[in-house]
Amino acid sequence: MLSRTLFLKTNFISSTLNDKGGILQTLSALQNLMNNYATEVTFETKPFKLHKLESGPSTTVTVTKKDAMKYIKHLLLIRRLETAAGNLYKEKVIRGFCHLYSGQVPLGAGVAFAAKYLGSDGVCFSLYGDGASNQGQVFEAFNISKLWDIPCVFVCENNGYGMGTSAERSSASTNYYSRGDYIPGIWVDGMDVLAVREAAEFAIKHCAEKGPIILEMVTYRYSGHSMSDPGTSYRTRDEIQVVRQTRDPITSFKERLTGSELLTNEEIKEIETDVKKVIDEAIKQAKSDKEIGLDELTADICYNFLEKNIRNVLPWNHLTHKRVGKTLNEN
Ligand SMILES: Cc1ncc(C[n+]2csc(CCOP(=O)(O)OP(=O)(O)O)c2C)c(N)n1
Ligand SMILES: [Mg+2]
Repeated sequence: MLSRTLFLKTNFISSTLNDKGGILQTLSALQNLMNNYATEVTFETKPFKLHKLESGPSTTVTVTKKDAMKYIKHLLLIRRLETAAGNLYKEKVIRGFCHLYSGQVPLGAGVAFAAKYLGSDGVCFSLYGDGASNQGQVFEAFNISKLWDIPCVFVCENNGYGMGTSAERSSASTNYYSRGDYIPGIWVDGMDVLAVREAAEFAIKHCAEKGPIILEMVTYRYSGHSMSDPGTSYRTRDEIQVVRQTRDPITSFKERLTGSELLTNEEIKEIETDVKKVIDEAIKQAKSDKEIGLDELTADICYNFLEKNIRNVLPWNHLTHKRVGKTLNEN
C-alpha cells in the first residue's frame, strides 16, 4: 500500500556526515530525523475507473509532511465547523434553513466559459450531487461545455442518496462518471484524500487542453440532506456506523500518515487541539456579536457589482448593493 521515501533520509545522513560539522551535530541531526520521521511519503491511491480516457491520474502519489499537515488541518476544520453549524441549528442559534453547502451546475459552466472567452487560463469546478445529476439543466450544461470545449470540471458527489431517495431508486445509471456520454469521466474514491487531490490535478490539466471532464467522487453523508431530514428513515443506523468505521476519510488519512511515519500521533493531536480552539473561538464570537443589520442582506453579492439595483419583492421598490467585507483575493 505505501512506500516510504527512504532515499531522502539516506541523502541527508550522508551529506551530514560529509560536512565535517562534528559528531555532535550529526547525532543531533539524526535525532531530529528520528523525531520528525519522514519528510515525504509515497502512497498508492484507490484505483480509478475511466470513461473515454486512455490514461487517468497516477495512482502513485507523494505527499510532503507540510502538505499532510495542511490537509489534515483543513479536513478537521471543515468537519468541526459543519458539526458546530449543525449543533447551533439544533440549539436554535442558527435560524431558518441550514443546508451545509450547495452548488449550481450551469452557473459553473458559465464561469468556465468566461475564463475561456477572456483567455484567463482559469478552470471552474462545478459541484452537484447524485440527486441533482438527473436534472435536465445538468445535461444542457454538459452539451454546451463539450460543444465549445469549455474548461469546466463537473464534480458529481455521489453519496448514495438524493435527500431520502437512494441512487439506485433515482438514477437509471449510477455510473455518474460516464453520464456525460461524449465527455470523459473518472470514477474516484472520494474518501481517499490523495486520490481526490490527484484526480483534481489531472482534471485541471485535462480541461485546459481538451475541454470538460466529469469526476464522480464516491462518498457518504453521515447527516441528513438538511436539518429537516433526520437521515435515518431511509437507511439503517448500522449502515452509517459501518461507513464511519471502515471508510471515514479523516480516520483513514490519519492512519496512513501515522502508519507511514509522516506524522506522529502527537502532531495530529496538536492539530486537533488547534482546530478545536479555532472553532470554539469562532462560535463564542458569533454568539456574542450583535445581530447584523438588515441592510447587510444585500451586501457583498458580487465583487464588482455592475447593475445599479437589486430586484426586490416589488419591482419599483428596489434594493441597492453594498460592500462590507473584503473579497478573498484582497485578503
Ligand atoms: C433546481 C432544483 N430542483 C429541485 C430542488 C429540490 N431538491 C433539493 S435537494 C434535492 C436532491 C439533492 O440530492 P443530492 O444532490 O444527491 O444531495 P444530497 O441529498 O446528497 O445532499 C432536490 C431535488 C432544488 N433545490 N433545486
Ligand atoms: Mg446525494
